[in-house]
Formats: sequence, structure tokens, C-alpha cells
Amino acid sequence: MIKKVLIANRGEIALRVIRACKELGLKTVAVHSEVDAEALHVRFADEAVCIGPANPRLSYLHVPAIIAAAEITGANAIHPGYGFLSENAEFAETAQKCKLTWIGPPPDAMRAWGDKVTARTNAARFGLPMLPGTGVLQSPEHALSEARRIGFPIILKASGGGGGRGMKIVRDEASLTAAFLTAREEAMAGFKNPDVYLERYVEKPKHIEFQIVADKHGNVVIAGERECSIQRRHQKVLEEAPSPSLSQEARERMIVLLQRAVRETGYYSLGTVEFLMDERGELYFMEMNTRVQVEHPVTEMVMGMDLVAEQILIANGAKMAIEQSKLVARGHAIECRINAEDARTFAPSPGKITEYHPPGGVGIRVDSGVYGGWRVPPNYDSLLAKVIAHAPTRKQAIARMRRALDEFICEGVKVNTELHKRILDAPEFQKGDVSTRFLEQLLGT
Ligand code: MV4
Repeated sequence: MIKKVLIANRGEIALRVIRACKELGLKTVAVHSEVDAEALHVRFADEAVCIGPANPRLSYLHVPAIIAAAEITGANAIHPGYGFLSENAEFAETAQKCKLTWIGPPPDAMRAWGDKVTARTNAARFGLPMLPGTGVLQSPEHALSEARRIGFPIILKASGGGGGRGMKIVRDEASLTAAFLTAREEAMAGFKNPDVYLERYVEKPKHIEFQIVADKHGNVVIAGERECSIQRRHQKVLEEAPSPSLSQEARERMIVLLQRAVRETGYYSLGTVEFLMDERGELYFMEMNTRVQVEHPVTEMVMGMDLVAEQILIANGAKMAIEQSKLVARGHAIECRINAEDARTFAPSPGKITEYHPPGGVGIRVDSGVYGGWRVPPNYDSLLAKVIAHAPTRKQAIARMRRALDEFICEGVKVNTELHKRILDAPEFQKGDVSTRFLEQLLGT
């Protein structure tokens, strides 16, 4: 039985996990780097252990230090949050060997979905809709014959990549060989795996992802989908649930397919299946993320569930109480990621927060890891807080978010609240018809 959870993360997600643990009556252990000694997750955990210097390789990514911290404090479970070690199957396996309950999926499943070529094979086997594409490309000649079969433009992707890393768009035969060879080299350098594959390229896709919740007893629910098209350089900026672009018929069809696929694989814990939607409204499998996502609160708000609590209970072997038929989105939720960054250059803006006043009021939730007087360190990503607005309709959720952003006070560091207001005010956004190109169009870049 899980009694004490070590949270191998920092910032708002560490706090989010601590909150779930407290409500479940579990003790919590925070780990932190030297520059995070005064961070909020350290203050709110029952115990805290300093695991190394600011450099994440020597602290939040340093497996022996994290395992030792669990040992010293008597923690018997590990929650990895998102980022850092959350999708590292070796870390999950090491934790299990050390008799720590891994609050996540089976390590073998993490490994299989983490390899994008294997993931494609699995998704196709379960009957998920796929873009025309290939397995591992063996040579420039192989790449060329496959690209001709599929038709240009194509996109080369690294099997070890994901989340937009290691991709190359190729528009004609003449550029393919060079692109293939460079892609292999970059994949080897970046992911220690030279394998690349190709897919038909979709010019102006939408990004829609489905939330999986599955227990160890074969119970699987799909907690609807999120619209995540508003992003910059593969960093999501604003997400919503449900997606304004998905018909109820398409949603129901995908839920049936995913439920069967997840049940057949024996996958458990949380998971997110990412799809591209093309200009014709067709969905295609992209990748599966085997962790809790930054944007999970929009699903929680519309579904009225605590995904992190479910994840912990599932790791503990509990049978899920939720039924698919009861999971109908109630209203609409929008999340704005508040980053410490320069409005013009998007460069990180670390420093001391001199004044901090998060919004509140009906239908507003703020998940944040900061407070007034705290110094935002320059060593980690720039996410300070997530503002989530929940309302009966999308239009009301937009108005509520606009009001909340007007209340948001954060002085001392630069924040991106004005960017969010521009998005909310854009007619295309208000129509609910935005692609992954929306933000570059809005910014004129
Ligand atoms: C694509 C694509 C177009 N066609 N695949 C980027 C993240 C990774 N999960 C997949 N990505 C893409 N794959 C094909 N065949 C365009 C993207 C893409 C993208 C996808 C989702 C959200 C934002 C994106 C931004 C640029 C490119």
C-alpha cells in the first residue's frame, strides 16, 4: 500500500501531486535542487530532500540521488510528474527494483510507446486511423521509393524523437537524400538512435488529444479530448476541452476505438493519445504520451474528476469507480499557460517576483508553483502558473478567462498575459477554428 509518495519534480506539477496525496491521506516527500530550496513544493511537502545543484542533470534528472532520497525518507512510491524523468522507462524500472511503487504505466509500455516506429505499428494494429507512412528507412533509395509511393510533401521523423523534436519536411525528390542523411545524423546525436521514418505531411493540422484512464483490472475510460493547436515551437500556449472542431460522432467513434485498443494492450495509468486533424476533419494517430500532461486540468474541470488522484489510486491497485457512460463533458474549460518570458522575443524572464496576485472568483482555478517574493530560477522552463476557466459554454469560458487575465498581477518578471488576451480576442479563436499555424499568423512570424 502506498503510504508516502516522493514527487520527482518541481513547480506547479509537484504541488499538484502533493495536493492529491494530501486528500488521499498520503505523506509526501519533495526533492529539490539548491536553487529551489525556497520553492512552494518544498514548503507544502511533509519532508524535503536537497538532491543536487541547479543543473537538472545533477538533480531532477539524477536517478541515484532521487532513489536515495526515497530510501532515506522511507517513501514507498514515486510520482514523476511531467517532463524530467516522467517518460524514462529505465527510471521506472529502477524504482520498481527498489520496491518503490511507480505511479505511472508499466515500464514496457513506456518503452514501446516511446519508440515512435513501434508506436505506429501498435496503433495501426489496434485499428487507429493512420497517415500513410513507413517503418524504419534503411537507405536513401528506400526513402525515395517510399516517398514516391506516398507522394510529396512528406515529413521525416526520428523514431527516438517526439513532441516535435527531430522532424524535417521534404517537399521534393531533389532534397530527400540530403534531408534523410541529416535527419539520421541528428537523430543519432539527439536521441542515440539513428532510426528515421516518413509520413505524408499535413500542411495545416489541428492537434487534438484524448485522455486515457485505465486501471490494472482491465477497466478503461476515455475522458474525452483536448484541443491543443495553439502552440509556438511545439510548446503549447492555450488548451481547451472539449475541442470545438470535433463532432460528437467523431468523438464517439474514437472513444470506442481507443477503449478497445487500450484494453487489448493491458496498458494502465494515465495516457494521452495525440492526433492530427487534417483540413478535411480526419483524425490520424501521431503519438502516445505515457504521463500526466500539463493541460490535464481542462479535462478535470469538464469531467469533474481528479486525474492525479485516479493515477495514484490506480498505481495502488484500486478498481476504477468511473464509467465511460458517465463521462460527458459538462461545459467548457480553457487553460492559459502563464510563462515568465519577454513578450516580444519569448526569451525566458527569470528574477524575483516582487508582487503576485493570482485571479479567483467563480469558475477560475489557478495551478501555480510561485509566490510573491520568490526568485524564479533561470535553470528550468518558464511556466509559472496555469489559469483554468470553466463555464457552461465556450463563449462564457472565453469571457471568464479574459476577466481572470485582467486580474492577474505578477511584477518583477515579464509574463505573457497580453499574448493570451490577443488570442482570446482573435475572431478565428472565437469561432473555434484554429490550426497549429494560428499563433505564427497572429504574431506575423
Ligand atoms: C506532423 C505534422 C504534419 N504532418 N506529421 C509535431 C509534434 C509531433 N507530435 C508531431 N508534429 C507534427 N507532425 C505529419 N505527418 C505536423 C506536426 C506539427 C505539429 C503537430 C501538433 C502540434 C503542433 C505542431 C506544430 C508543427 C508541426
